[in-house]
Amino acid sequence: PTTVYLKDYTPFGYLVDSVSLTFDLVPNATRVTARIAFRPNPEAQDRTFFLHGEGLKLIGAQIDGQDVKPELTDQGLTCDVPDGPFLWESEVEIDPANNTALEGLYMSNGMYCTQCEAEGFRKITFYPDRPDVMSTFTVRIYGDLPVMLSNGNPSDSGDGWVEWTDPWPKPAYLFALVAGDLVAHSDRFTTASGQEVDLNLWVRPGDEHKCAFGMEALKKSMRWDEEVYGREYDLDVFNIVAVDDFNMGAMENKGLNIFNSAAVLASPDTSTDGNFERIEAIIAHEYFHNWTGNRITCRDWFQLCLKEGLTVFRDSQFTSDLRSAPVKRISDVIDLRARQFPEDNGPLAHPVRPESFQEINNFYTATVYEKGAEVIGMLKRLVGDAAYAEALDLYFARHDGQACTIEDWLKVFEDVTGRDLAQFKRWYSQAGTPRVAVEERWAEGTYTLTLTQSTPPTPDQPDKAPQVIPVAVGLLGPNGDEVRETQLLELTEERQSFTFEGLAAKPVPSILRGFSAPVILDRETTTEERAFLLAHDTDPFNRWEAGRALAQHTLLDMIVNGTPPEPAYLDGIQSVLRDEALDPAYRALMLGLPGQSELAATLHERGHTPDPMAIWQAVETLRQTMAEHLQDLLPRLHAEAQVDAPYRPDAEQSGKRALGSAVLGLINRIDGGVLAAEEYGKADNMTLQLSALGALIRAGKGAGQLAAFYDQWKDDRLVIDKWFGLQVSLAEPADTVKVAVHLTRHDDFNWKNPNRFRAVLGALAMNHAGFHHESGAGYSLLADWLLRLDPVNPQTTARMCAPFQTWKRYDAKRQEMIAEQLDRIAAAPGLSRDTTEMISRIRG
Ligand code: B3K
Ligand code: ZN
Repeated sequence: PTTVYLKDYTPFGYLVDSVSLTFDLVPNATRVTARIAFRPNPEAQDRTFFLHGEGLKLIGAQIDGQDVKPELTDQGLTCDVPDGPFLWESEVEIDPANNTALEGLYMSNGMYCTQCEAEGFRKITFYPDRPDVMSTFTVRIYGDLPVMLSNGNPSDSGDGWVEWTDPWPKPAYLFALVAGDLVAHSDRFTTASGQEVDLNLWVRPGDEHKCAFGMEALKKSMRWDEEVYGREYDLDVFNIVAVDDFNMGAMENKGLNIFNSAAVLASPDTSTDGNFERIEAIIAHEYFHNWTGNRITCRDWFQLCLKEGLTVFRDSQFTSDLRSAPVKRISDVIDLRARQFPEDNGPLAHPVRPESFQEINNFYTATVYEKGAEVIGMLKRLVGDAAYAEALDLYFARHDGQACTIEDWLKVFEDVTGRDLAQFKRWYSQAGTPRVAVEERWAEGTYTLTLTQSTPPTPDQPDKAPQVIPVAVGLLGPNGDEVRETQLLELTEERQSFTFEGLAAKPVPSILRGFSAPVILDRETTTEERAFLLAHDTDPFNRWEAGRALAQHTLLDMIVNGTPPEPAYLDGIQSVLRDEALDPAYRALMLGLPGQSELAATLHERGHTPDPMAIWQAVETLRQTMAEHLQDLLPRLHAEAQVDAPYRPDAEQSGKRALGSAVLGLINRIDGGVLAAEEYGKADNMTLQLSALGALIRAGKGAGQLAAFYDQWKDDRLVIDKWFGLQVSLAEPADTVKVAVHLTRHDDFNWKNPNRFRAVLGALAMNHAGFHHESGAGYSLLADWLLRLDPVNPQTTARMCAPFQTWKRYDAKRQEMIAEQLDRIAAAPGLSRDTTEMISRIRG
């Protein structure tokens, strides 16, 4: 496979003035004609006329009306072209009905739809399929389907055809087409400047009742982007379509967003509070791409974080504004540690802006997205809110309609603030999670913090230079009062000291407030100090973090030394839970424990070999101890968590239900499933139904309810995904593989559907002790299914290789078993480029 390098970027030799496409939709033989007006690009030297094209049957091609015979390869074509402007015309045939990779034009339940990002447009027609080639598109669709959509505004129609025109120049990856038997949930939005926009959420008949929430989320997103970023929508219509077969969450195609139905369809009966919140965030995310991604796009795919990091950052701001900012921050950090830290600290580590790839689809990662968003959060902290706003205004004004780079992005901040961001830029080029060690000194009223940073080597990057790390610090006095408000320390050197003078007594520092930088803080501190912060920290993130650190400390001690659970943790959590002034959602988070995979990572970092079974056992013991310790408090908390009003998926109600669910989990360990059975019986929404069902399964008592649940929901594919996933994720370590195998034999295990595949195999990989069971059966089961899926859908297969990335943490026996599976996959004849790259990077 060939490797593409950032350093090799050159502009395309031609500009595209306009694109006109026609589609004649036939399941096995769709004809696509393209009329493309090219002219030489004055900025480019190389005049090679190369058009990407994969899996296309060329019917004919003309230049300026004359037949031409281009030279074809499996990647595309080259052709001799005139010196000046010319019109390229081609006709190709494609087979959407047999496109199981779900990239390009494919079919899902009888409906045509597309996914072009990153390089799928080349499976539709011959084109310079690169994001820096931007053009306006006119699209005519011929077919006998009731609804036929493309980007932009509807511009014409006739018997059996419709035409769409998108006036905004865009790269081909934002092209979309949808055609099928669909119904719309419609609404309208008036923009700040008075433009009327028709909004439609298109779904399959039968799903109409699952649209209202998504539509509200869309309108909130549109208003928010006007109010907070001054960005208005720019077409007469905004369409969203729900599709069942989709490789990821959703796609921001201009004016025609396409969503995995799991990421947009919602109703209280069938969706959990978590689903609602995620849907709201994804709708916002795709909508926000209209400016950060579409109006201003990426010059090349190495710049992916330019649009993704920024858009994730924007959707996090949106969720924080609509819901609870501390709860959102804590949830984001939990997610970052669970998904991005393993990537950054293992064989798949890559910079936020990677410098090479074989298959770009493998770089839609937590590093590009979530660490990319953290980098923007740091930039905003460093320059301040006002300068951030000014820089963004300048970014939109200066770069509208362009395909940009990280250099362009940083330049607007430099121009607005006068700050040199050369060192800051290392956040984009150096992989790995920096570690910050803390030392403190106290003498005569002066408190000194000395911070030392280091970033471990990552693939291809043995040595790291110091980065600028914004460390938010506050100081608490001995009685718990805050004696120094939050202040931002800028750690720029490898080792640097910061002093605080005029203090009456030695303070307790609260470091990295709000998780002000995506780093690992190395700090040896006492249980007393952690308990003190858990009781008194005024920063909600760090207060939670203190509880988390205590939990981690006690779990590690239990695992390594066989120590009993730490009373200071149990008492500290108890006081927090007693405090009714605290948001129930926040208290629910306080009841959470570090994930088992995260514990394995920490053990490994500290020189121990993690034993998944011992980790599982310690978590079980701690949970049981918590249940017993908090026993008297639990009924009161349970009562506090009850919601009397009709179901609303908002922060207030879902916070109560989150607390209720956490409390039920503990009560369950004492009453053996009695309350859970009662709650299951009266649950009138999916959140309560699923949390009760989960508790019953854990109590070993859920068989009847599991069967009843299936009967109740067998016609709802999204709920049945939950039914599959729950059983695997809650199975005990020794049963996990058995449960998963059993489910893969179920009639409803439609493994070609990515959601269903992930429901079982994704849940297997997430069940730490089950997946890493000493038999190795988890490894071979996952490998079996990856091998089966690869020829059908390389993209989803490659993504699902990630669970193997942590393999070097474990003992020699497990490493050997995983290596065997990795080698077995790598040896498969005809393995896709996607999976080949992932396996070879993981294997190292
Ligand atoms: N931009 C798309 C992701 C495309 C993934 C291609 N493998 C969704 C998003 O980030 O909004
Ligand atoms: Zn995105």
